[in-house]
Amino acid sequence: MKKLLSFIGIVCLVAGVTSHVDRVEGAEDAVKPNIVIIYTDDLGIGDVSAYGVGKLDTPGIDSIAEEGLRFTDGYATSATCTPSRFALLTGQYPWRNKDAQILPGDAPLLINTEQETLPRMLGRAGYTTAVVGKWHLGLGDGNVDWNERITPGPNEVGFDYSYIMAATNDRVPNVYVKNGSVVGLDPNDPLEVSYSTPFEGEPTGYGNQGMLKMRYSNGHYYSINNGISRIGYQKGGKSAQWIDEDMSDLFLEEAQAFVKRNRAKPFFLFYALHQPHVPRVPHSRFAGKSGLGPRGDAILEADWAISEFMYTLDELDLAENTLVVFSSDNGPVLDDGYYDDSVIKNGDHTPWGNFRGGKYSLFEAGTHIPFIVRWKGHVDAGVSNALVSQHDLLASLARLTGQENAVADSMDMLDVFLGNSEQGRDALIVEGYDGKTAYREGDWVLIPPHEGPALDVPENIETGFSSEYQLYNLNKDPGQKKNLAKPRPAKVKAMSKAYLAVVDRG
Ligand code: NG6
Ligand code: CA
Repeated sequence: MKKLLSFIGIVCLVAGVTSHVDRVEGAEDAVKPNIVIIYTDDLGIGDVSAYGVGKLDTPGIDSIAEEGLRFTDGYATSATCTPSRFALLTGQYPWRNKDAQILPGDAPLLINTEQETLPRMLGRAGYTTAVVGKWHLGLGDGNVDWNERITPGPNEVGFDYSYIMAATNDRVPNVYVKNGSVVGLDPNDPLEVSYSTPFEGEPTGYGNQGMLKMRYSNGHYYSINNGISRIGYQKGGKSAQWIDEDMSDLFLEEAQAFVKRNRAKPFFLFYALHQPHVPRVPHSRFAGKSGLGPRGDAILEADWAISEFMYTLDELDLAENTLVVFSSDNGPVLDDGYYDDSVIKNGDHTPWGNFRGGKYSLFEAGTHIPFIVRWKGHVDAGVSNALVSQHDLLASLARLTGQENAVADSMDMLDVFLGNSEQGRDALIVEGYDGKTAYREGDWVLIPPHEGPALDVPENIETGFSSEYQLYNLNKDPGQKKNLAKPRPAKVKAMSKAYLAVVDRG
């Protein structure tokens, strides 16, 4: 009997460890699983094989889907990076902040340091928080000395730990910033950055194509690092300049190390991969492996990193104690400024799935992205057709962890994210290029008339802007081919009114 009891005791102990979920003090039904958001850059819904609408094979991401809840109607708020990330982290519609547009690498911090953020909210719930990877939300006060501590930044908006690239992999400065300091900087070779003035003696891509291992097709003809010309000028800081081929492994190692360091207490990790954003320069282990050129290879590299990261959770026995969200900041693009064979080698792959448009677009493919939630043992595997947006994570995770949410735009979709309800949003505003917005309600999308130049948008992408109203029924016409605005004036009127009510809510 004694033996049996101690056997049961051991079984309970083991079970207790593997399914251990901390409870929040004072909040009866609140739980504190670790939370990880795995966020890719410019990955389309058709790039993930679990969605079954493209030609690539992504076994790593697919296994998250097999063990999780795959959303078919999940959105980033915006069709470009900065506004989507702003919304994910603040819960606010980004077009409410006029500065929330694609930022240069020397832009000041976009998030107000007093503002509510996802990491700040989770910090109040007792989490240790980190961001690893792409930031692109500005740093400092607009006058950064890259050789000093850079502040404010991620650590001033709620992250306890940050290991980031400042902006994008095609923008200077090409350095990593760890908790506000450039990593590997030699004080005798200070780093200077400018988006207006070239530095004397520093070669640029323009006029020096022979120095480049990847040629630019549009923009991207300024300072050269690692044989690739970027947007913006930089000088010095040579020992700190990144090597693109090593970036994925470095971010993975940083993400894994953070999880290992914090395995014993609740943590929140925003793991923001840089793939498949341009320039697409995967490690040689992945070069040529997809048959679709560097874009496909970069996706395979990201998929591998994601599977390694998930393996780390398993290895540490954290799978049942960690809620993982997988998504992308905006839709896909082929040629985004470099000749990298992405167009000619794309074949019949459809990164945009069955949707029209792509990155920058107000049509569906701009914002209708892959979205998966996995929490082993807590969320049943399956598919959800509920309408959800990334900026709902703030309110939803606030309820999960017993915190208040005061951000009106963020809707509590916890029951939907946990698979207990299919009652998603009734309506959502999505943002295309240049702050222009559209209104989704039920199966319908209303794109109000938008004038405006399609500055810097790749030629092969439709922005969705038109001087006429556009109305589409996504259920019958996911490819948005048939504009029903003229035959359905009452619908246009009703939706315009509802759209303006959300916009005006402030
Ligand atoms: C555009 C860049 C594009 C990409 C994008 C930001 C040109 C011609 N195009 O201005 O290459 O960097 O900005 O992408 O320079 S995002 O995913 O970070 O929003
Ligand atoms: Ca992006």
